[in-house]
Amino acid sequence: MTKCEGCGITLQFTDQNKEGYAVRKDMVLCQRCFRLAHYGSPIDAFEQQTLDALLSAYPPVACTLLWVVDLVDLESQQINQIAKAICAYQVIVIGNKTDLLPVEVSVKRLRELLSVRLRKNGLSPLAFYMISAKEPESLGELQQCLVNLKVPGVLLGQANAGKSSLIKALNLSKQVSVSRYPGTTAKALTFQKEGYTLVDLPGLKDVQSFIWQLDNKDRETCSFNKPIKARIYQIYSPQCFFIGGLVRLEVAGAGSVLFFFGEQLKLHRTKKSNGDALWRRQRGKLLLPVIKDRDPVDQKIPNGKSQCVIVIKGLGWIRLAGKAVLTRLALPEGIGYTIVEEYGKTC
Ligand SMILES: Nc1nc2c(ncn2[C@@H]2O[C@H](COP(=O)(O)OP(=O)(O)OP(=O)(O)O)[C@@H](O)[C@H]2O)c(=O)[nH]1
Ligand SMILES: [Mg+2]
Repeated sequence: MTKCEGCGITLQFTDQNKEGYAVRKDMVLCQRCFRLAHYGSPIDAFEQQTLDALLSAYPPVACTLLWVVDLVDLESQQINQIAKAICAYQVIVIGNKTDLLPVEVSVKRLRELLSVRLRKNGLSPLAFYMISAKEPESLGELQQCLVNLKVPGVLLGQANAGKSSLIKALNLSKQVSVSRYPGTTAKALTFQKEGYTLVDLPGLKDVQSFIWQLDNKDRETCSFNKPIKARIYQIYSPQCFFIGGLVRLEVAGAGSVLFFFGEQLKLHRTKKSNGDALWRRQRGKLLLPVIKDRDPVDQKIPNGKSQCVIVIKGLGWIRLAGKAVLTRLALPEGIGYTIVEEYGKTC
């Protein structure tokens, strides 16, 4: 049975409504991957597998796990759970998407914070690389390490972390499918080059992340396509902020509020006293996108939180500086958030 070289699904040539359909027997891509590659057509996610199911194919000694971590969506990466689950393996951690990090975030510091968090969860990686799959010049050291691997390297991580992009960036395959839609890779795909072997796995799913809750069009609006630039607001009186129609945030005190979100996602600011009226009148009109039938609900937030970072899974983060204090946070039910001291470090 032949596998699609884009996503790993077994190809079939009989039923175009079923997974793995390819028009002709000489095709190397299923129709889904073909359309994605040639027309950029949006795709639906394959059903996600659990970490246990993925790992059961790889005994701890037979491979090195290459854990790809999306540095701009750290809180969706299930760092603690995955670190605990894979600590019996040989692990190399690859922080990806450094090209997108805003100037305010130091790559070196982020790596230190991540290392501490991994150690706390019992994981001491063999090595740690900070790379961008979009910048070939950042891959030199990692490539050197891969060439020296004695066993296959297995790419593991959340959907959209950039595992397949790394396969492409390392010139292991031209056909492998990459997309902004999560759940692109369906089954394990094996690639070989210069004496080393890499296996690209389907991504893991954090259901609390916005990327799994938005439709394809809104995902595009919310995604990071360029290096992230902070949008900075000075505040002197209680203010209400709307992040599209997805998140409502209220802040009091005097200081600044820095928003780190996709450049297409619109922010709106108003006086706290005008917040309710604007929300009622404009949610779904001016305040877009929204998740249909899921109004944001108030979260129980710690009292008087200032000088902190509020990370919203799959969307971005907000930093409060000076004496700005968080007074209200509303998110659609089921979306996760964390309040941290600095980006990458849980309070
Ligand atoms: N700017 C930037 N974008 C990246 C980088 N790596 C991956 N991407 C983008 O992230 C998105 C997801 O990339 P994929 O390689 O498909 O992610 P994946 O981990 O294979 O995802 P699944 O197959 O769903 O598990 C795509 O839009 C990529 O273009 C990077 O280093 N920098
Ligand atoms: Mg993939």
